Amino acid sequence: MRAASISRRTAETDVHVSIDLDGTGKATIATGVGFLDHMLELFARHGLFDLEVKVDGDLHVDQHHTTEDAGIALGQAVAKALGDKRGIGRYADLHLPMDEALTRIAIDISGRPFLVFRTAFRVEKIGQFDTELVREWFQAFAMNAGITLHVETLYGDNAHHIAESCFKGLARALRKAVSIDPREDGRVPSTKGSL
Ligand SMILES: [Mn+2]
Repeated sequence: MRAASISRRTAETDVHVSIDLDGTGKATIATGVGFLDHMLELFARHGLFDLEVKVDGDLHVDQHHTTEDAGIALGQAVAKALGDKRGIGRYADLHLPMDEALTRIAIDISGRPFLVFRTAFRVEKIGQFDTELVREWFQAFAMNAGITLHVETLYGDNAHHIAESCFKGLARALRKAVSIDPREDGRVPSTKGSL
């Protein structure tokens, strides 16, 4: 079963994440940050991951630690659930439209963490949420999942739509990249023999 749990406690946050990569999109999310909950719920739905995320964070400071640490723990959980990565598709890319916004996502489950993030927001806030935290979450996720991740918003106006196109795009690309390719016949998809 490709599922894993991560518990991570620091002076700033207490995070618990469980993920089943072969789920149905069922999400139980409670980070204390409404917009982040919304993004993680649609990440689960569009990835067809069963996902639980619970964060007790220092929201009296701001939403930074909660957002970043949720990304760290979710990345770690994905890496753990993938295990030795046998049989996976490994690569995926797509364009994800959300009304006027369009984001391109390319992913390589490489074991080499790297993020290219070319997405800009015209406003600093989406409700209570700082738009700069979208990048922080993607950075934390990519580094801890051990994936190469390129995110580029080609155009878009509304910050909520832009953020949603990034999270939905990641979910859809990850869903494809982690899918078992029967032609791989359980092999690790690398000439090196490991990822
Ligand atoms: Mn929305």
